Amino acid sequence: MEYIQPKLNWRMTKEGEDSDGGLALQESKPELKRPPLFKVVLLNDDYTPMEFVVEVLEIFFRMNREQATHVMLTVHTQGKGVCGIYTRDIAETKATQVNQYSKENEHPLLCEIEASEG
Ligand code: TYC
Repeated sequence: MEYIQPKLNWRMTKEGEDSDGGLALQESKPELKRPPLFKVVLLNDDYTPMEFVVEVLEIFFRMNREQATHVMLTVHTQGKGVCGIYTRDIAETKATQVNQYSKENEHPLLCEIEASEG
């Protein structure tokens, strides 16, 4: 939130004082930037059941069955696929949760994060 909230910044004028000797302020450029974004990428393997991958996409990425099936098939045919794009902390948490859930269920499914341009 604090990254993108518009905020007015003020700086002192060159003279520093207004005509009455008071403090003179000018509006200056906002210094806030958008945070870098990261893709959460799912990797293909030969053993994880398709149904489990669909379930993971529904649980951790809030996809419906149709979206989840589409992404799963993209990963299955292309080798990898993007599940979502988030700020660093959220992307890392999602990837960790998926890897942990896959391990608990004894599947080799892996998720990683990748810097995103946008
Ligand atoms: N290739 C797997 C199979 O044929 C399915 C699969 C899809 C596995 C996507 C991982 O990220 C994955 N059972």
